[in-house]
Amino acid sequence: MVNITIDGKKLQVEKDMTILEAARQANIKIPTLCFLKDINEIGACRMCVVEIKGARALQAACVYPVAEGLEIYTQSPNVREARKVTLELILSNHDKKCLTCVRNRNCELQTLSEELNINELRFEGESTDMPLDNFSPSIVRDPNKCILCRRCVSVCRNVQTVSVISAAERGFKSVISCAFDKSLADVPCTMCGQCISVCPVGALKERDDTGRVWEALADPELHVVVQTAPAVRVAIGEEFGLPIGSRVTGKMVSALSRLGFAKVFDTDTAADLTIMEEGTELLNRIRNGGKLPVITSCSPGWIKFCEHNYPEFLDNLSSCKSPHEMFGAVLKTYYAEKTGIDPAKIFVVSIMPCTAKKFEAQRPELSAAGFADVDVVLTTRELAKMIKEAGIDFNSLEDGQFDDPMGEATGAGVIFGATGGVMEAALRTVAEIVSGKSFDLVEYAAVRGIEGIKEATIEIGGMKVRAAVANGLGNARKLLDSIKAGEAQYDFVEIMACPGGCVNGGGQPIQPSSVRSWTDLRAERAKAIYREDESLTIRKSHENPIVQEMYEKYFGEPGSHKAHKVLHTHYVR
Ligand code: HC0
Ligand code: SF4
Repeated sequence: MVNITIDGKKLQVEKDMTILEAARQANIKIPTLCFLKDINEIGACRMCVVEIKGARALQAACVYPVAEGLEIYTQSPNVREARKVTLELILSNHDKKCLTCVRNRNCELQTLSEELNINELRFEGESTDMPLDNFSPSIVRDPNKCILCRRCVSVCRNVQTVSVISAAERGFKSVISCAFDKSLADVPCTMCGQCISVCPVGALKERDDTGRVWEALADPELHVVVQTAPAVRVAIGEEFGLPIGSRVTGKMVSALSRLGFAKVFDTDTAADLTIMEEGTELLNRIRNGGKLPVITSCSPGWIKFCEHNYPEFLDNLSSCKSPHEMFGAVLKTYYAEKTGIDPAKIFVVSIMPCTAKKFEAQRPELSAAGFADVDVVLTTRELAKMIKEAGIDFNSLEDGQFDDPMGEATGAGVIFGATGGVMEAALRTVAEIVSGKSFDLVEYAAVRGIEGIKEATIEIGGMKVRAAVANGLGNARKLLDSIKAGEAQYDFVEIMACPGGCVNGGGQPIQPSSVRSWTDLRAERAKAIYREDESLTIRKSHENPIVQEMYEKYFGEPGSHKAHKVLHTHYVR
């Protein structure tokens, strides 16, 4: 411990803290802009400067370590003026179209301008005018709104190890861009959207597809159905001011019915179907000497990363489509047949916590009935925008129920939304298939939690399954490298592109650094996922009656020829 003074307050603090952390602990707020804990701690923007007695210049509190006897001033005239000048200079070259910005009222620059009482701009001058990059199916970049904080660069390079964006040029011409000024559509971007989640302003956002959904809903010729991913229900409440980790499944379903969708379905149902197919694939490969480990294929950011960086593992990937794509395929085949609706008139909307799913939905191979399995993917944020636009008071909605006949899902389907969930759901089912017995539910604690890589050897029915789970592409890279080097051997591997899995997907509600730096969004949202699992009566995929009915009436066995035609896919080398 060391003794320091902040604004005259004597404090004893841990010796490895920064001034920012020490001040926060004492409830003294120092403004920040580029800072994002564990992701971007570079002291670049100078918004967090403080005065230190005896030091020649102001220092950035986010990187300056505490030391015995430090006397720190966070609100001296020098400090206040320096912060204002810095902020006004940023604002002088910022495209200030706040009213029409996707981040209006959820913008760290806007909040800071209010908090620092900026009511005039002293340095208005020349400003840069750069073209929008809107060629990617998932991500839109607006360099005119970029404040060069470098959070996106850090997350892309250090967390995801993709490194497709970086800082270029110098001084007034500085810009964050792709190599040779290419579009994100023309570089190996995985579309994971983690750069959007960390952007403090509106320089990065998802492609807005809400217009296509409004149009479909207004078309009397179309049967417009919607499905929601497991992670959306534990996060969308944040868009309506509810605490992080609120479970709002029923309100979300009601809101979707109010928007006019003919049917509101649960992607979890298809997650159960995925487990049947993937579990069968795993057992076949273990028993018949197939390619191991089987690696899960439900995260499209991970698939794209694998296609670009680890093509040697493409044969390891499960050939299963991701659950929402399976659902789209089932809706345009089995459900169309069952209801007598022309599949060409079925319009499938997926609400996903993910930006890469927009890219996935347009992959030509994902079209079981001859046209796209899923027509439009909206992120959790886009759905919240539609709900607001429709004037629906989300928080006062009664709880609704997913629609029959495809509305039944299990706890196994729900936990897909957290890292380790696909693995756990698969083990719940594979254990019973192998042994031919029904067990009390086992919760596989070893594959839960937010550590980057988790490993477990699980004994099921006399068979040992060596399992590993990686979340975040940087961790996926580490795991694959260790498999490649022969240092580790597994039978079954789950990989999710986003750190923490889908709960922390690039399409989820954005929390500012002041929240995100000190609250673990991944853990809080995952807790809600596991609470939802506990609340459901059926918690094993193979016990889902709708899934059983689909096999009986349509697919035959898991892994059948028909199942392969509708539910499986291939990858691009
Ligand atoms: Fe996920 Fe999914 S669990 S990828 O993490 O597998 O996006 O939430 O919808 O498809 O079910 C995301 C979340 C899904 C899919 C499911 C899987
Ligand atoms: Fe990097 Fe993911 Fe953003 Fe693409 S979407 S630039 S891979 S962080």
